[in-house]
Amino acid sequence: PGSPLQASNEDGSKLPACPEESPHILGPLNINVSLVISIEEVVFVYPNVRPGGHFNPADCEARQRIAIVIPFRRREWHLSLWLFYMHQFLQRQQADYGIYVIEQHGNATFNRAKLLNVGFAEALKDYDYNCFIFSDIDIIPMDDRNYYRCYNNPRHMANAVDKFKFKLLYNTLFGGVTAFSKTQFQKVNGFSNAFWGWGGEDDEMYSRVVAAGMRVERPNSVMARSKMIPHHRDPGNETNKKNVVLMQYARANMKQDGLNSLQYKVVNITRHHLYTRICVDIGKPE
Ligand code: UD2
Ligand code: MN
Repeated sequence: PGSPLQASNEDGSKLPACPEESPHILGPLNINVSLVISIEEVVFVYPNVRPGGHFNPADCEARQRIAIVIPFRRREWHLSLWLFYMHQFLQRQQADYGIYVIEQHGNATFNRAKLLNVGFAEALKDYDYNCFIFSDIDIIPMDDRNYYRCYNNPRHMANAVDKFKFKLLYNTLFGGVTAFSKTQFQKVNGFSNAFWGWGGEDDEMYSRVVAAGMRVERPNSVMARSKMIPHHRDPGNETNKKNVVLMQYARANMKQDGLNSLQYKVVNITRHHLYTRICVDIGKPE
């Protein structure tokens, strides 16, 4: 039967390909971001997920192998809620997926983009993923016609967030949730590793995409409706003025700042029932 993550019948024979559109889609969803649910309760809801947060449809072979990568530090209450809503969402979309929570070790300034690069590198050690969804822990999509998968161009998935009255704040907004095929992400050399603190890393990535000759696509604004779990700015993730300057040099920096210059130390990897948690030392700003 091959790798345990591969879709196949018990006798090892191949399953038919999943249809382009899943028969399990519901459309608009009711998402309650004030729901209080413990991680133990969420585990109980999903006996069908394999250790480390892997799942693939039982009756068909998915077209893509998707790693969901989440930047993380001290947002445990968001994580339970996100897992509760997202496993059902991804399963209804008949996704073959694994969930990677990349936790920054220590108290140094947060670096969202570098954590996402680590997630890309580490997930590929597990399985032959060909699609990467980079998602904040606090964004929950409100419509499952918004397929979390990869497209012809890098895709901005969360372009209609309730916090911003479901409007795209500006045209080059590229934060929250984005989808890159493995090739697309390699083409831009991943994210910059140099954005410490809040802001700018998403805009810099937008420029990388354009500089690499691709464009950013988006689902329509009805299907892209998403909720952000309300929160304050976290300590250790203050706005960094340096990022505003750095943002302008995407084209020049992308060759030498990104996946090819990524350095980190894995502190530990925990295969939780609902996700894989990779705690990582990514250093601190110079
Ligand atoms: C916006 C963007 C976000 C990012 C950020 C600037 C949207 C919807 N979101 O979000 O993608 O570009 O601006 O950096 O456009 N996190 C932790 N622990 C921390 C700090 C951050 O887990 O201590 C993670 C968590 O996954 C969080 C994400 O980093 O969702 C982004 O941080 P944020 O939610 O504070 O930023 P926000 O909402 O302003
Ligand atoms: Mn947020």
